[in-house]
Amino acid sequence: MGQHPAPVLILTVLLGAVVTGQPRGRILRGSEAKPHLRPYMASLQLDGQHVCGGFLIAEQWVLSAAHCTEETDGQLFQVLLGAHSLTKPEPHKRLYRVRAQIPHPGSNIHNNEDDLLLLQLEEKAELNQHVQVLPLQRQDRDVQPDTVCEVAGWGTTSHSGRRPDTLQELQRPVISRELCNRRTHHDHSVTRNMMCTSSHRKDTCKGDSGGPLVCGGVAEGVVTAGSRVCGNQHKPAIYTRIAPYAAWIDGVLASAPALTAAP
Ligand code: 5W5
Repeated sequence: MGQHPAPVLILTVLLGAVVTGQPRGRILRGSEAKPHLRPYMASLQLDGQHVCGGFLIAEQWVLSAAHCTEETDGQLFQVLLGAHSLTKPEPHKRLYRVRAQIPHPGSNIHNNEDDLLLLQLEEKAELNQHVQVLPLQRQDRDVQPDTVCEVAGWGTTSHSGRRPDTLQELQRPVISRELCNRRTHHDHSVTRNMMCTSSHRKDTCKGDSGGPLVCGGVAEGVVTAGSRVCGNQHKPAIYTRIAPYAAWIDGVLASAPALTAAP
């Protein structure tokens, strides 16, 4: 930059705000979801605070990201189902206790590998119009680049950390692993068990982790929970692909003793 970086920067920021009609640095640029049209969405909470997203994959199981447990030191999450607003009373909205939290054994704090978490609810969730299971992709084939998929969450909507009360959603095109892995982007850290979507203008951010990437009505990926910059087009959003983990998921669900439905 020239001799007067500060004035140039200020002008850029002001012009950016005028041109886009948005405060610069607004991350999600998503929109509020229509209430309860994503009845599989879960909010993972600690002490009543939203920490991560997740989604219902069976009556008593929620899938999320292993990194979500990073700062919970052994505490179990509570799982909010049937919600649009985190605070307002809503029909069918209910907080469930968790019986077991099972991170993928390959997950670790240093990278995004095997970043999956299974949560067994204390009881089977009551399925209704606002609480439904999302089907998982079981065929291990890459989603074609440019396919437009959907992601939703209660994660932050600005660089200043603004927390939305209601579920927000975004459409994002898938980008090739090759592009995502460029040295200028994620520099070969994206494995074949991961996929990426464009982070140009619209992006997921802190607190959206654990939510599903839905393509054609099927969960293809889980938003990874390693910390990253949001809304930078050189740092695409990374997801754990679900199909390579179908056997692990099935094994965990089968091994846990079935819960008896409430009489
Ligand atoms: C997370 C988190 C959180 C991430 C939620 C992704 C909050 C990892 C738990 C540990 C404060 C970008 C924290 C407030 C991290 N994690 C969870 C609300 N939750 C990203 N990791 C990303 O509530 O920190 O989110 O891009 F979200 F409402 F603010 O994720 C896609 C920066 C840091």
